Formats: sequence, C-alpha cells, structure tokens
Amino acid sequence: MFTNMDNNELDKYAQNIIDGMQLSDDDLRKMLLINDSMELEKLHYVARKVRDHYFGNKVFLYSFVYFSTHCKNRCAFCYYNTMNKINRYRLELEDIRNICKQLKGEQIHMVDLTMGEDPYFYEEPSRFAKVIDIVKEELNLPIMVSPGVLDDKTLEMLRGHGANFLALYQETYDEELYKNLRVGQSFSDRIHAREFAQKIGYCVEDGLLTGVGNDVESTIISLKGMAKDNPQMVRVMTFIPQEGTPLEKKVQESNLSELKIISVLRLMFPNRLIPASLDVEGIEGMVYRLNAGANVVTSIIPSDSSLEGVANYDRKHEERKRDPKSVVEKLRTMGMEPAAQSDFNRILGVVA
Ligand code: SAM
Ligand code: MD0
Ligand code: SF4
Repeated sequence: MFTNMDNNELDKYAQNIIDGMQLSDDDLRKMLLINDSMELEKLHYVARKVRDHYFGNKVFLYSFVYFSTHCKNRCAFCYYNTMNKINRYRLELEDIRNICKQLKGEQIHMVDLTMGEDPYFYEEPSRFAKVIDIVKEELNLPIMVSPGVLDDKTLEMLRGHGANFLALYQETYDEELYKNLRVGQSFSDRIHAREFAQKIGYCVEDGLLTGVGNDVESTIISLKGMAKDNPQMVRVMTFIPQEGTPLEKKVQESNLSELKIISVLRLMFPNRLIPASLDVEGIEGMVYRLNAGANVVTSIIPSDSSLEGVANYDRKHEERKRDPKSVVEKLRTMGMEPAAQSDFNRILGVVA
C-alpha cells in the first residue's frame, strides 16, 4: 500500500484524508495486513501527519479514578469479572474528595470516573451523582463516566449533574466474538446506551479490544461498526490476560496490531480523540501509541495511589509510574505538550 510511496506521495495521501477521502474495505484490509516494518512506519507517518493537522503537538490527558471494582458481570477478558475471587474496593465519598485534592493543579483535562457494574450504584444511581458532584466541586473539570450500560433515565440524571463524556466500549462488532467476550450482555443495549447518550448531549467513546480472537475481517467489521455512530473518541487496547479469568491462558499478543489499528483509526476518524492508554504498556508504550497517531493519554494515576487501572500491566510492579508529571515530562522529550483546557472544552462543546 505505502511501500513505494515517497514522502511527497505520503503527504498527498494524508492531505486526501484531511480533504475527506474515505477508506474502502480493501484499503482497511491492506493496512491491517501490513507486516513490513518500513511500510508500517509509513502508515504511522501518514497518521501523524493527519493528527498534527488537527491537533499539532498538543495532547489531552485524562486522570483515571476507578472508584469501585465491584461488578455483577462475567466478561471473559476482565480481572473484575464477578466470578474472580479478588479483593475489591468501593471508595467512600471522602476518599474521592481526597483524590481530587491530590489532583488539584495537575495538568489533566478530564477525570474519568470508572466502575464495574456495581449493584451499590446501579440500585441507587443518586450515589453515582454524588461522586460526580464532589469531583465537579473540587476540580471543576470535565467528567467522563465509564459505568457500564446505564438506562436512559440514569444517563439523563448524570448528565444533569454535569457528566460530559460516556465511555462504553463495544470491544467488537463481530457478534459471535462479542458473545464470548461480554458473556450474557446484550450487544444492542450497549449500542443503544451510546446512541442515547449522544442524543442528550454527551460526547461518547467507543473502543475495540485486539489480540482477543479478532482476525483482519473481524477487525474490519468492528472498525466499520464504530464508524456508524461517529463517536467523539475511539480507542483500541491490546488484551492483557488476567489471572482467574476464562481468558487467563490466552497468550498476550504484541502491541503491533494495536499500533497499526491506532493509525487506521486516525485515518478513519481524522479529527477525533484517540487515546494512548497507559494501562497496557505505561509511559514507554505511550510513545509508540502517540507516534502511531493517538492524541490523548489515558489511565493516568497518581504514583502513590493504590487505585486500580483496568488491564493493569503494572499490577505486580514495585513502583507504578503513570502520574501526570511523568507523562508531561515524557511528552516534552517528544516535542509534545498538554493542550489548553479551552481547546478540550471546545471539543466537548462546554462553555468555559
Ligand atoms: N465496567 C465498565 C465497562 O465494562 O464498560 C468500565 C470498566 S473498564 C473501562 C472496561 C474496559 O476496559 C473494557 O470495555 C475493555 O475495553 C477494557 N479492558 C478490560 N479488561 C481488559 C484487559 N484484560 N485487557 C485490555 N483491556 C481490558
Ligand atoms: C484506560 N484504564 O484508559 C483506562 C480505562 C475507561 N474509560 C478507561 C480502560 O486504559
Ligand atoms: Fe465488569 Fe466492566 Fe469488567 Fe465487564 S469489563 S467484568 S462490566 S468491570
């Protein structure tokens, strides 16, 4: 696809994407089948050209607060699967207030409030609204909620408390694969929740897992599935096998396909938010993901915090290094820097 293109032709290809060129299934297939490292680098180059056209060297940073690891679901890929005999926690409101105090003044653009589908909050959603109120009161930053599949009424209520962004990942649009991943969970309800959220003013994030049994054709189905609702943010994460879960024995794939899919996402969603999650390969991995065309850093957690990530590559590490300062330091070595809050608020449509 790109092998015989020189820099001028690669720049032209990037300009065609910026001018609105859409990728065909065959384009996607050719890109996903790229194996040659030189050609892969050219794909990443084109993705960076497109990303830089919209965002320059500016990056958005989200702080990650996993406030409850209780969950009633049995996702085959997830450590917090209800069948897994693990220690779980549910933060008290005071804990959340203290975390916000720790985050005050840090260079973050949004707080991602994540939980398992915890019955404590599902039975009484006003408890979740209280969490949002505290974060708004303490930090007055945009808020992403990553709560699982909430009903319309609850989504409306949380929007009323100031939630700006809904993160709800389909993992795959290949319904056969979906059944084996999100065991017992409705495929269409998950799609409906994002569509309803967009209708009532949320920005939404959709996402894919890779290395979880998705071949090229399955990945194409998922890429096109995500494009249908034109989410404000799209992601891909490499599946990390988790102890005590049905997919525990699955061998973790290299990050190659994640990086390739990030670049393809950039060419499909030129002006959208695409994250480099620290949860898979930390700050070193962030560099590759940004160089593949990502423009957001997520799963940022203060160093001395005992909060969980999700895939948590560093669960067994002595010291976790994914705090805001370390991220910004690394960005600067790449000639990149945090964007202005006003730039992020404009994307959200939030009046400053
Ligand atoms: N309970 C909420 C939900 O399921 O939407 C939020 C929890 S967390 C944000 C869920 C996401 O983390 C999943 O949708 C999946 O994309 C990602 N994830 C979970 N376990 C993972 C793993 N072992 N490896 C990579 N990504 C994982
Ligand atoms: C991340 N651990 O960005 C977080 C999580 C949920 N909205 C995000 C998967 O990797
Ligand atoms: Fe629960 Fe979410 Fe993990 Fe599934 S991915 S088990 S819903 S926390």
